[in-house]
Amino acid sequence: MDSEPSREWWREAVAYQIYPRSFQDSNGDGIGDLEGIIQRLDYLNDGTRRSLGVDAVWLSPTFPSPMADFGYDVADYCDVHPDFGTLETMDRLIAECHRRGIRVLLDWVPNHTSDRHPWFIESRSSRSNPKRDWYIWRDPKPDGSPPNNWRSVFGGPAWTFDETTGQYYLHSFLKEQPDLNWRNPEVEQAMFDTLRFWFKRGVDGFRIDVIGRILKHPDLPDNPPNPEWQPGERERFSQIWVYNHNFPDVFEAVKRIRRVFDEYPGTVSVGEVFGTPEEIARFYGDDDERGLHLAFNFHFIHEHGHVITPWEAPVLRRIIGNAEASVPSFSQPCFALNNHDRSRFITRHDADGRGRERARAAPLLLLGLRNTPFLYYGEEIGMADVDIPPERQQDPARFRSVGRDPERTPMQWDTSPGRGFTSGEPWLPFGPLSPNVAEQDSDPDSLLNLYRSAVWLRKELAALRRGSLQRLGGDESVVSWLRVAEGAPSVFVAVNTSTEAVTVDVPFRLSSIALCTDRAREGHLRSERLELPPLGAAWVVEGS
Ligand code: TEU
Ligand code: CA
Repeated sequence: MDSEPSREWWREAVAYQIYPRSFQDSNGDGIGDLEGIIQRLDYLNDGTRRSLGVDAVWLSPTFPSPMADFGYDVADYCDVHPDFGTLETMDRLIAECHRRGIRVLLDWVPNHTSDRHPWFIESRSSRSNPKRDWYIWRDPKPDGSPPNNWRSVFGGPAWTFDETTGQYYLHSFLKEQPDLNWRNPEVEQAMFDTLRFWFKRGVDGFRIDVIGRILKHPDLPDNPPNPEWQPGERERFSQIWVYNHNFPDVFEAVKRIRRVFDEYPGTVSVGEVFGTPEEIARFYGDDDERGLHLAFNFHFIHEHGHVITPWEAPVLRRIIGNAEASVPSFSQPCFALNNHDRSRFITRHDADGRGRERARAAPLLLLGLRNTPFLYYGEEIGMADVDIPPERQQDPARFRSVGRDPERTPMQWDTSPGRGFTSGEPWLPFGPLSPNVAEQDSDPDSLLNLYRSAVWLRKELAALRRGSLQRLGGDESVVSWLRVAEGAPSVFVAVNTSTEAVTVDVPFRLSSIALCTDRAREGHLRSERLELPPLGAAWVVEGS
């Protein structure tokens, strides 16, 4: 039953991450909302090539929250934040998505709640409260200092002292985000019930926030210092996360989580995970028992903590090769080039001012791989990081000097004063007038139309949708591979990361260029040699 193709729709899907605050505002308060998303669904998929054609959306958290971390501090897992709408709006959003064949994933935040969640309010009220043990409380050291040396991902100690009861509580992120105690079976069951609540309302799955942190070493020992860390570098890298990140017990917990998903066939779990290719692979479970359906591989964004991955063929080839070699045979990788926590692709690859050219090759790489690709809103029109003046900065987490606001600015729909996003004042400032959807919509050469073509071609070409990945190769300038599915034409994918034109051998006698960053080159290929423009990429289909 489980391997019925329709139940495993996610294997062939292209997903799209919406940051709800920034997609579409429907009531002029400057904050995107669910009603706004409903209004824009035809842009995402109206069943025709005029739309983007995505098969699933993931909404960053939409739950009631004091918004200390913009929704990643959940105060009620089973409701909707009034800024975004109501449960009724969410029901309608789900129905409207399903009507268009779009699956809906919500964002499950199991590691921590908001400090305003009723569970934490109870927990902190007294040492004898029945929910005391739902969070991680410890006595101070004899000198009054925190129980261990763990640092918060957002800086500062991972412990905050609570005067009322004279103990510290653990928070891997902000102090407004206390970590749940997943060693308490009641917590696990309560959290499982929050999944069931949404599955019963028709939700198709969840992206799972920092799943690798839900279980720590039971004794909470000090982490060892990182010998490579230099003072002045980000503090969270000053120690090696041995005891509070990808701790072995996590990989057993994901199997129990999977069983809840299996109660609702056709649902999918996608873990936000960090680590080596082997660590990522472990989240999928094993031959005996499955873990998550998918686990993100962010290595195209960053491989080691904060080091940005360069757009260079040998590096990309290594990342693809490692993912192919490590993901268990029963599933597939899941890549993203952008998300709400990281500087946008164009900005990351713009040191020489040619980020926009590289951004055209990006969809050919991402959608040409064997994986469930996730696009991030605005990526398809080439949105870059936006400079945020100090007085407009919102994000409390200062990863970079300005936090993560630059990659979270409102979707640019048109050139009107509210950019088609709002009739009011947007919660974050807009970027420059261009790029926007309106200017790209009918321009055949636009990035938007390149993305649309890539997504729809992928539906058409079985080799891209579900084929194996073979003959990963190339050289210093080019990364290339072949996608092969039985009974379907093979597809050759080649990405030139150099700023020179290059020529590569195509492994077919007869073929045609189905998609190229230089769209004028699409069509019949007259030889077994393919010329790729500087920083260009192509999909070549076997046959005439
Ligand atoms: O992010 C987790 C997170 O820690 C990374 O984004 C971080 O940059 C990385 O671990 C460093 O290697 C998730 C959400 O995506 C983010 O928006 C939240 O702020 C965070 O969890 C807390 O819920
Ligand atoms: Ca609104």
